[in-house]
Amino acid sequence: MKIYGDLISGNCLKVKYVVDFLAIDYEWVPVDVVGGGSRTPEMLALNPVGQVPFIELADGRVLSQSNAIMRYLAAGSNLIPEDFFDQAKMDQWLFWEQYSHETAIAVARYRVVYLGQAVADLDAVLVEKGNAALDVMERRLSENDWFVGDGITLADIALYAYTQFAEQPGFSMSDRPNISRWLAEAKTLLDVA
Ligand SMILES: N[C@@H](CCC(=O)N[C@@H](CS)C(=O)NCC(=O)O)C(=O)O
Repeated sequence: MKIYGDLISGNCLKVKYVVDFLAIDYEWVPVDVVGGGSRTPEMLALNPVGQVPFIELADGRVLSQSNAIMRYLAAGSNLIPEDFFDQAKMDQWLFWEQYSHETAIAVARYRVVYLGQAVADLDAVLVEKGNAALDVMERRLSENDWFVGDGITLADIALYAYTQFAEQPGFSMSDRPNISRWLAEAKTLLDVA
C-alpha cells in the first residue's frame, strides 16, 4: 500500500499514526502540498479531489479523506470500539472534527505558519470557532480520559492531529488542563515512529 501525504499536514499524520500504531506495512509517497504537489496531472489522475492524504492499494484501488482512510485501515483493531453505539460515538467525533475543529484550528495554523499571517490579524470568527471547539474538547475530557470508552480510538487520533499544533496560531492550552493531559498521553502512544 502507498500512502500519499505531507508530514506538515495533520490530516496526513492521522493516517501515519494509525499504520505505525498497528504496524501495517506501507510506502510513504511524499507530496508537497504547499507547492501544489497534490494537484499535478499525475496526482489528479489518482485522486481528482487534488488533496492528500490518499492511499493506493496494491490492486490499484484509491481511498481519500483522512477519517475514511483511518476507518478502513483500523477495521477490526482496538482503535475502533466493538460496541455499535460506541462506534457511532466515535464517528460522531470524526464528523465533528472535520466540520467544527479542523476547519478552524488547521485553517488558522495554515494561515499563520505557512502563509505568514500574524496571529493578531487572524479572523476573529475563525479564532472564536477554534476556541469553541477546544472548549467542547476540554469539557469532554474533564468527564472521561478519552473521547470514547476507556482507551484511545480513532476519535482521539483525529482530534490529536491538529490539536497538538493549536498553540502555533495562538490558541491557549494554559486554561485547558484536560486537553493538555490528553495530548501528553496520546503523544506517548502515537509519536513513537
Ligand atoms: N477532508 C480532507 C481534507 C484534506 C486536505 O485538506 N488536505 C490538504 C492538506 S491538509 C491538501 O491536500 N491541500 C492541498 C490542496 O488543497 O491543494 C481529509 O480529511 O483528508
